[in-house]
Amino acid sequence: MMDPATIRDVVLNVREPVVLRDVEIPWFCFDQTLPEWLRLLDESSNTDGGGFSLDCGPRRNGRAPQWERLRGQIQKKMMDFYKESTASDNEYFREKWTSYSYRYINELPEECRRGISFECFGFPDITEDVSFWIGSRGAHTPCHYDTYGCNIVVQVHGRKRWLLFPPEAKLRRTRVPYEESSVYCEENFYSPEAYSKVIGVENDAFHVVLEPGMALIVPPKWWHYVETLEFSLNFNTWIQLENDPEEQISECFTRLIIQNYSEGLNFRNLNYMLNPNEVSSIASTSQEELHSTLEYLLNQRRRQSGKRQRTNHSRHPSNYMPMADQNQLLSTHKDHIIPVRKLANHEFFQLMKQNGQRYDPSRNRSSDDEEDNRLMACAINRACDPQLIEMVKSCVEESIELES
Ligand SMILES: O=C(O)CCC(=O)C(=O)O
Repeated sequence: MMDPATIRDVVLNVREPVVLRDVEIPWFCFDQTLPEWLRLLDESSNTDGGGFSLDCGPRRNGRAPQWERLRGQIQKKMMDFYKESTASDNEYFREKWTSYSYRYINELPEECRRGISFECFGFPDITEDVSFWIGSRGAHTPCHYDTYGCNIVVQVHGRKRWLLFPPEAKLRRTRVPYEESSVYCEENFYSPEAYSKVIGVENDAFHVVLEPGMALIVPPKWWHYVETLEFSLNFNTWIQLENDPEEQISECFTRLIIQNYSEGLNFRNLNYMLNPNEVSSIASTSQEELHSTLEYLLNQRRRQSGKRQRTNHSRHPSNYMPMADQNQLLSTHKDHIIPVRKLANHEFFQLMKQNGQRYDPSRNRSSDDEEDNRLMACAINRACDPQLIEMVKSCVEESIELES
């Protein structure tokens, strides 16, 4: 058994994803069956009898990833969602997957979140900044990486497939759809049209199926494609790292570009460009507000760099262990820390072949629409290129330094 301080060292130092087994996680949801937990959620939530607004998408899909803007919504109670989606003869769920994902636990009634804290992982302060994800078989999130933090994912019920790639993997990065702090790629791992569309990353694919009780550690900026294999409930938190403010500044410059582009765009193009959760925030934020945020972040960083020794307790240093110590740690606890396995080429292509059976050309969108927007996406991606953003960032910083 590993103590929380050791787990914390693992979380903050591993450079490749690992799974932790046998962590004693004293969360009430582990003592309940999934139907019991879902029933509590129905009974204690204030949904006026109408249930929850769930996202849904088709089981068969065209060549582009199933972006969030293409999802539909249905209203259901959780128990109905569970019963119907796990029944083999349900017409609706034969055609669709459904999820209630990326929700904050402050939305959960006390009974459903009792005991949830990341103390057992060495982070006792993390009790609120936690998300939960519920999904039926086939629910998935297109491949992306998170710009901040490192991720601890706890699987509570059901099973989920995680396909991970290192930050340097040759995936085609795109900021369309734009979502603050998520960078998507154009590869479609849910229903790839052909092998040729995913060639280039076959030597870099790491794969694990998370089962109840397992915790996955995703190091910073690792790409991940996640798919539910069996009705699932999991929680996660992103551990804030010391380098996050730097990333926040870059994200703020990116947002300025996106904000500029969005002005004057018609509704259709705006919906193409932005993830649904960004539409209202982009519309309601002015350039002035963004500039003040940027100014605040730059000033904050300047102040922090003058006082390096005063640590900010909510952000954690990472990679502080020498490699030899890290290897020693992993080998001492090899029964509890399992490195996520890298797939052999043939295994990766086998998985793509299997997923490719969901490819349905009749679901490709009209080529005019694609053509129109491709130009916009291409321009945005050029303007938001990370190297360009870094250049702009340092030029702005230099000018500010000169002025002060
Ligand atoms: O579980 C999912 O569908 C996606 C999870 C994810 O992207 C994350 O935890 O960073």
